[in-house]
Amino acid sequence: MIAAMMISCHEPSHTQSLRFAEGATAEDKVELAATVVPSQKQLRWQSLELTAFLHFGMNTFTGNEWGDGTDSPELFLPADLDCRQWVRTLKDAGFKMAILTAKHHDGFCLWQTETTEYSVKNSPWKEGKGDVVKELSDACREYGLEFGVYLSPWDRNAECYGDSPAYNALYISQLTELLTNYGRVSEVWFDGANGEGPNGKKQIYDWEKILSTIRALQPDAVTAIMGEDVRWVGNEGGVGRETEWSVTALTPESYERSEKQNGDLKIDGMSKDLGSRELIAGAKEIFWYPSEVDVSIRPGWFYHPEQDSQVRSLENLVNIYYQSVGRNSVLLLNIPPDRRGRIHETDSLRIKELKEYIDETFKVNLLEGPNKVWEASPQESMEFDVKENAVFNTLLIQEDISKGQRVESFILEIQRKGKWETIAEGTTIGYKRLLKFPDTSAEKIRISITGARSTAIISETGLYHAPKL
Ligand code: FUL
Repeated sequence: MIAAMMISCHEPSHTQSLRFAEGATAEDKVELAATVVPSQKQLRWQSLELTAFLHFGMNTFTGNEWGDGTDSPELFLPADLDCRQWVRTLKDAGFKMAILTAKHHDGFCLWQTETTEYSVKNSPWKEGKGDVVKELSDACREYGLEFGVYLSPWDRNAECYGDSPAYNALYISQLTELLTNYGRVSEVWFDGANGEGPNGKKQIYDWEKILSTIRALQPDAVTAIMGEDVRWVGNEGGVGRETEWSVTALTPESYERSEKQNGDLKIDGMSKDLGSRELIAGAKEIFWYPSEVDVSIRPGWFYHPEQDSQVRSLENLVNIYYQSVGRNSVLLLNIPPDRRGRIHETDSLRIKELKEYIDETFKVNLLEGPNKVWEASPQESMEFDVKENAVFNTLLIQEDISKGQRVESFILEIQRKGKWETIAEGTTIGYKRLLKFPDTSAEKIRISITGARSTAIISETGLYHAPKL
């Protein structure tokens, strides 16, 4: 008999998190971990795979990365802002969502807000009548991209920052404007930075109220970094973990109990292990809490002309793709619009090349026959015939995560002249796992599930050839 209790479950059929009953054994806990599944909105978000960050604002014009909130609104003057160009560029490159820094740490608001004077309203751009949030959300709707907002909790301009109730009220008003006046919003992004208020006091955020405002106004939006939907991968270098569990023992930071529970387990969002059997054995609670990899195409998050020659190479971006989408994460790639208010030619060319490379790689599945769903218990395997004369170097494998994340380890073997040999191995699979190895040919391949929590359900298996870079 497994001892468990379900909590924070938004739909009756989903077990997005579990609190273990007192006395649950390590075996009970692992078995239960296999039953934790994403909410509908987490599932949808995960399938987007490639999303874009747009850091744009006062810093674009001052050259800062973190403005201090004192720069004059007069400085905000894009010469030729065109959000349709941003969205077209992103769409052509295969991105499924765009998230705009509606407000960064400097507090400057890119929309017509009633909450502060520090906004586009007091800039010379469009004589104070412009609204970047409106232009971008309209363009996203026109081209069929999802739209998300970054609203920095830290605000270096707001006088009331640090006066917790007053600033919480201001912040919730800003969220309310953004989530009410611009149509559908699919992701709300909070960064982790939390500075000191002007009077030296630390702002205590009312996360419960902030998150319930989002749930009330945009129930389908996921929240990232804070909230229970999407977890920061733990670095800004574009690297997901080799072993990336979406079922974690990490308690989301917005829950008051997180400090105690994560402290007891000695983990935080940057820990290497967030979901192993050993960790879960000591946990009180587990969550479906998948990882998002945020990284910039340039050294800075904002556009700086002197970094025009430092846009990441195609090879670098392909590595990031393999280490994020290919490691059970969503990639959130930052492509910062320039001072004209355009995506720079170099960046736009590079993301187009990335799309062409990904398309070329995954054009033809070199396995014979139709793709089929298969199930395997630990130590069971599945064989596939390889197309004649095929040369391959990439394995794509996916679990049906709507049923949970279960695979702990697997190996890939090839058969040549009747003899089997192992050529690659992996740990977690989750939504998607890509394994890269040297160019190979074979008559057959065999995938063996060497470790799993309950039966593994594999929804996609593919063998591909990634062109040389
Ligand atoms: C961080 C911020 O401090 C950076 O400026 C950037 O916005 C990054 C995505 O999040 O917390």
